[in-house]
Amino acid sequence: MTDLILSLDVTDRAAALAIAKACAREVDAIKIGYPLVLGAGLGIARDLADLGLPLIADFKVADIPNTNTLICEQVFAAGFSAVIAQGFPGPDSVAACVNAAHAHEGECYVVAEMSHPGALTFFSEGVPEHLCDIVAQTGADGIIAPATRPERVKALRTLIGEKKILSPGIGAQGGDPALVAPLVDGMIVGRAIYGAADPATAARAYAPYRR
Ligand code: OMP
Repeated sequence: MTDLILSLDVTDRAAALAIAKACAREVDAIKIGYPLVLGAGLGIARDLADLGLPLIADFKVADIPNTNTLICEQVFAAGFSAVIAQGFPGPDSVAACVNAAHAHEGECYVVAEMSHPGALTFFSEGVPEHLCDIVAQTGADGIIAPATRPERVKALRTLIGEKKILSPGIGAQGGDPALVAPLVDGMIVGRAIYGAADPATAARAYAPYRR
């Protein structure tokens, strides 16, 4: 099963709700991050709850364990079902996010390698592999891996086995869904859907890649 995850990176509440409603039947989950939460408030999660879709909080949580716990408690109290954390602060920081997620029957994903060109400055030379070890150690539910580098997704899959891979970078960043969808559990797509003249039709174009 490859889910289509709408990355709802608009900043206006009304626009976000309209796009989400229009696309609700075409997507399997919605990812919300700083752009929308800073623009519309954390309550946007409750506003979207009626759609009945899982909501992923993309706050790339990256602090000391205590602060990570406080952040994740807010995330799950707001109605999200998953959180994205950075792994570089270390296993104790990631464990704080995983524990908070699992206490709320939610999930925690760790960024193993980012999708943009500059990511290779630090997400290279064994670092993504080390981050996958932290995923295994902490019991995190999966990783974020780059659709812009399918060969890296394949390599990371050998390390994380059955855990989930969610993959951003399809569409606006150049990733090809035909190459990436067979390798991952979730395709994360933002601008190619919410930036389209007709977001629902744009989302429907990914239907052949949803298994
Ligand atoms: P588009 O490039 O518009 O499809 O959006 C991609 C979404 O995925 C944005 O919300 C990014 O912040 C997010 N993302 C990446 O693009 N690359 C990464 O390496 C990690 C993420 C993420 O964690 O979701």
